[in-house]
Amino acid sequence: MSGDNTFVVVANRLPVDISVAADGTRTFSPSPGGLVTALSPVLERQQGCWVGWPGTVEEVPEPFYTDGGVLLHPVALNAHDFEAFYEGFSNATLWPLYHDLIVPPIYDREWWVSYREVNLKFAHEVAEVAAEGAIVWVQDYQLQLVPGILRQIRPDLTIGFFLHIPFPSPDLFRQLPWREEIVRGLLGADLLGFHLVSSATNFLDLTREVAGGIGSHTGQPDELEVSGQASVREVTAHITTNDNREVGVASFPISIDVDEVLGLLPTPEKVAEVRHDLGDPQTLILGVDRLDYTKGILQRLLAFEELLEAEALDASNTVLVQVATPSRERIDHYKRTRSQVEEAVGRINGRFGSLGKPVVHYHHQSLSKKALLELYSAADIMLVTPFKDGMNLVAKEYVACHGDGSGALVLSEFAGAAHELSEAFLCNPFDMESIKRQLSNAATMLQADPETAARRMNALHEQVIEHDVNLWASSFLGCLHDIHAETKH
Ligand code: ADQ
Repeated sequence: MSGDNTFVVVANRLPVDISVAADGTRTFSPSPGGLVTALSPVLERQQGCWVGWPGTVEEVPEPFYTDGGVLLHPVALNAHDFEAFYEGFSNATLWPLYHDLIVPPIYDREWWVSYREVNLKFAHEVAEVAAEGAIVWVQDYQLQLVPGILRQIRPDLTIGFFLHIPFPSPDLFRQLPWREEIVRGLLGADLLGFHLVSSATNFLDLTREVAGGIGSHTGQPDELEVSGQASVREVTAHITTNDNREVGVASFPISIDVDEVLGLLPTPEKVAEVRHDLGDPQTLILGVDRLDYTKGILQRLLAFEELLEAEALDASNTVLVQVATPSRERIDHYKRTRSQVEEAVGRINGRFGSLGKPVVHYHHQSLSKKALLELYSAADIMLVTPFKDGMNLVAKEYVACHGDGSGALVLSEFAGAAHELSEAFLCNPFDMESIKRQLSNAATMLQADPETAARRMNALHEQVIEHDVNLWASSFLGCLHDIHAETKH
């Protein structure tokens, strides 16, 4: 069982949304989300194959090529898979567990069975398309068993795995009834990548504790020091498994497609038009997120409300735009978050807006990249306040739009991005006073000390420009290629 693709990416979703017109014609549009944003340019350059679910439980299309030349190989999921594997185990068990129990995870045995079956299905599809000795890159928490299954059915493959969300501390992870299976699944890979050293360390600590027989460790996981596109330091932490394989463990902080962002930047006239449409406020504040309880959208609205109430922000001269992409809408906690956010928006506008002049503009919709970049460019202050976030690409996208030193970023210290973006106004989203203080500090500095504000934004901009998604992908793939070369020859 093998195909002819020498480089295969496997992720829960294919990087398109498919809509079928009445006459049966299919149209494909890019789907939003950090993973897609990060990987599309890499695959397009390498003419790779992407295995994933097309986003519909209806009839699955035949494999097809994107305009960018990437072969998309769909995996069929039925309605039960969607409920039990995707909404259930992936998003109501693993997602909250890995985000430090912001809501309680649900441990459901039927969901686990489905998770295993769907992982098996994905692994078999990969085995079918991957050439002898191919490199396979498995993505994210939905597919943690795939490396282990592939290791058994296709030992010729070199397998990498990257986790896009945080890996929790062993104390939390040990709650999971199927913890050993997950750890063994991950250890099927040759290289395990995390955004942060802390996640990599959590995983190493865990493998010492869970399943005593798993193997021995050497070294500590360092963040790979990368300078320029080519030089990559060696992975310093390894786990030796029972079957005597070495699994590299390292941190690779993801980033954005800087060239795409810079290529789509709006003109100053367009930016002025956006601000004009919003009533030419003195201070324009922006939030952009998937509507997810981890993102702290409600908390930032409450902080904004309290600052208006205290007249620390002037309601007649300040506007907050919140764009919230619909996400996982059938899951209870997502429904609750949406209604809390929408109730707060209504209340704040009722209290502080005036006829035809809301203080909060709320959009529960997905926007084009171009429209997003116009908002980023127009905003004086970007509010990014997740309780926990693997990285957070929105923060980096905002910074990339402000090469002129304008604007300010208020960023949660619990976003992975905070490790690199230390010149942001860092806040603790669990502490309302901390969000208020930093939002207020940012607004004040922009008015009273624009030079310092510009120096800070320039430092952030430089960091993002020098560490783009290509560097992330080439670092991970560089390490994987080295392992491939060592083990196959
Ligand atoms: P997400 O949780 O989806 O990603 P994030 O990293 O911020 O979070 O990426 C969101 C992406 O979607 C951004 O590129 C943004 O531009 C886009 N987006 C958001 N709202 C949008 C809207 N209304 N319309 C159009 N596009 C929108 C997960 C992890 C993160 C990690 C990424 C990548 O949760 O921590 O950074 O994967 O690894």
